[in-house]
Amino acid sequence: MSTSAIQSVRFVKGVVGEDPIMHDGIPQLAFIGRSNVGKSSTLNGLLERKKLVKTGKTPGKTKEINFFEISTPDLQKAYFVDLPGYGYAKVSKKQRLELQELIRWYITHLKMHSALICLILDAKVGITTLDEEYLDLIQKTGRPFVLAFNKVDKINQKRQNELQKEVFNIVGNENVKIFYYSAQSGRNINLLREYLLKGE
Ligand SMILES: Nc1nc2c(ncn2[C@@H]2O[C@H](COP(=O)(O)OP(=O)(O)OP(=O)(O)O)[C@@H](O)[C@H]2O)c(=O)[nH]1
Ligand SMILES: [Mg+2]
Repeated sequence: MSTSAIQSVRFVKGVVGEDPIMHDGIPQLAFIGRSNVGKSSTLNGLLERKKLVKTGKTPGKTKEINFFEISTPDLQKAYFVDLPGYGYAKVSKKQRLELQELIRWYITHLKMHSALICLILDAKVGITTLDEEYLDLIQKTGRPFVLAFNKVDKINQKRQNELQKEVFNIVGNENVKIFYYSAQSGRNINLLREYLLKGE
C-alpha cells in the first residue's frame, strides 16, 4: 500500500461562519475554486470514494464549507475542506456576494502554519479574472498554496504548456507548485494526493 493512503474519512460538519473547528489545531487542506471546476470531484478522487462528496452538473452544488476529517499513516489527522465555488452567475447577486464573503472570510481566517490552499482551476477555461482575484488574496495572506488544473482530459500537451506560461506571467514565481490532473479519469491525482499529504 502506498504510504500516502488515506486510512479513514468522515464528514464532520458544514459551516457558514465562525466555528470552533476553524481553530482546533488540526491542519486544513482547503479546496477553493470556481463553481463547477470540480472541487468536490477532486475530494472524491483524492479519497478514492466516488460518492462521498456530492457533485453535480449544475454549478452551485456545494453551499457550505464542509469539513472531512481524514487520517493517514504519516499524518495523524487533517481536514479536507470543500468550499462552495465562486462566480456562479445564475444565483441572485445577493447570494453571490454572500458566498464570495464566506470564501474570503475562510481564506483570511486560516491559521498560518496549519493550512494549505489548493486553488483548483479549469484546464480548459484557463485562469479567469475571478481566479486571479482569489489568487491575489491568497498570496497576500502569505499562506502556502498550490495551483491544480483539473479536467486535463479535455486538453492536449500544447494547451498545458500555454497554461504553464500563463501561470508564470501571473504569479511571477518559478517555484509555484502546479498540478495537472483529472478528477474524472484519475490521471495524476496520485501526484496531488502525495503532495497534499506529504508535501513532496
Ligand atoms: N471532463 C471532466 N469533468 C469533470 C472533471 N472533474 C469534475 N468534472 C465534472 O464537473 C462537474 C462539476 O463537478 P463538481 O465536483 O460538482 O464541481 P464543484 O467545483 O464542486 O462545483 P460547486 O460545488 O458547484 O462549486 C461535474 O459534472 C463533474 O462530473 C474532470 O476531471 N474532467
Ligand atoms: Mg462542490
